[in-house]
Amino acid sequence: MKQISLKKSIPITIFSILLISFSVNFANAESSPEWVKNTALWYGEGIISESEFLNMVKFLIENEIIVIEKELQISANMNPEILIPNGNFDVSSSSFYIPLNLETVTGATVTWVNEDSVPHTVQSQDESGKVIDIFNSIPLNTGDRFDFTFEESGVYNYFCSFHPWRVGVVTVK
Ligand SMILES: [Cu+2]
Repeated sequence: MKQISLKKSIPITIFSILLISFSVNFANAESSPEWVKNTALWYGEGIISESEFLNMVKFLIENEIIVIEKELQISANMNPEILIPNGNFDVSSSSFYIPLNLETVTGATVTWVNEDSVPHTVQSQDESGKVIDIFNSIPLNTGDRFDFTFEESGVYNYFCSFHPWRVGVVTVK
């Protein structure tokens, strides 16, 4: 019972994909839809086997007669973090922000986390290095966090007002 209903539903599903595909790509379709229709019908009636039917579907996909538009689902991390690592205060250390250039998407809330032993700030700056009023934290003690939600795409530079040699970038796409 289960097998019969499955056998019927597969060609119906595939056939409706074919119809959508042909309506879009009809001008480019080299093969006649008629033989596709017949093959689907014959499969439904049990005249041809499942593997023959699947071979036809495979042929259609491989020859791009059926074009499957895959929806690209990039599950962006909407709450990325930037760590201010231990030793970040030291000009001679390589304790850069992690990551140094965070790439994210609009709507994401970025959190800076101070994991260093001394306070730091996060100050947005313009191209000339001047502090600008986009995101500006108070001094963050060890363990403190600072959030900012990026609503617009762009490249955002920032630095620490206590350690101005520490510069980082948030790129919002
Ligand atoms: Cu600092």
